[in-house]
Amino acid sequence: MDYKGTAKAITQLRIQGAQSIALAGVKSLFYCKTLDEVKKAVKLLAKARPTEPCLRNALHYVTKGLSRAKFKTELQARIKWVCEYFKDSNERIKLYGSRRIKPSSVVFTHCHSSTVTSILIKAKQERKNFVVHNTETRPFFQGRITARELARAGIRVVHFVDSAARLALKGADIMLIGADAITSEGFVINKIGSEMFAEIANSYEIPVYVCCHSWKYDGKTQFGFDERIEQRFSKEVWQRPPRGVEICNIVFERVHPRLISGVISEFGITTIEGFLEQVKNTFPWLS
Ligand code: RUB
Repeated sequence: MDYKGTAKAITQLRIQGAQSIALAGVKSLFYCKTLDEVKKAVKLLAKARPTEPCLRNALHYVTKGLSRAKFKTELQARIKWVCEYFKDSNERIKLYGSRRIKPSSVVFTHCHSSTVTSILIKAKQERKNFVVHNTETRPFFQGRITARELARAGIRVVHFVDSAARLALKGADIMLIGADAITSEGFVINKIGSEMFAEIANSYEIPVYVCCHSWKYDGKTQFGFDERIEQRFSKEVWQRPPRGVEICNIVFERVHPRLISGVISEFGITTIEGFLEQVKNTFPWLS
């Protein structure tokens, strides 16, 4: 798909999840015919979902300092590198994460994170019989994508409405969520509800793991810029609300680092501080 179609699909949530957005964004640059078109595409794509540093980092990596003469070959080589890095990171994350899933454990997850589902599918392939409790994730029901994907892989899924999350968490052994962004102070930005559910998990002493690779890090936060929180159209919540009713459709929230037991990334399972340290050492340009 070209960059205009991709930007539209990202805005309309037909492409969702931080990693899929980033990959679709960079791959769409393949179709650009000139360097100027690439620059235009980057601007449009970065705005399609302004709260996605993974997309911005990937776009920055593939386009920074491209030479006019050889832009096409350079761009293609970089896109290939990004796809391979993401693939390799995901393999590692699946390996480390699946080791945390014990046979007969109950795993809680919220929304749809391809990183989380790939860990769970790997654990299932290792013949572990566990149950996943997941929440529907209003207003866009990304929890159904998770439930469908896991059920297709033969995993037992119990699906809850969002407000039943306390029930879903009671008796869970581990909570896994994805991340859209990680700030320099270790705050994790993920789907609305994530912090509330992490608080509940903490109250039951259930460990909370964030599953993501390093390109979710937003280096701009180190220089005082706030990570933006996406607010979407009110109609996504209620098509025709009565006069006088205001709709709040904030779709992400910050999860405080004190609520997070660890990060499962390509660097292994670390504390949030350990993750930030590794990001800075491995990809100084991200910070
Ligand atoms: C998806 C969401 C996911 C992260 C991580 O929200 O919050 O947890 O994006 O996903 P939305 P991944 O559906 O609004 O994009 O692990 O696939 O990168």
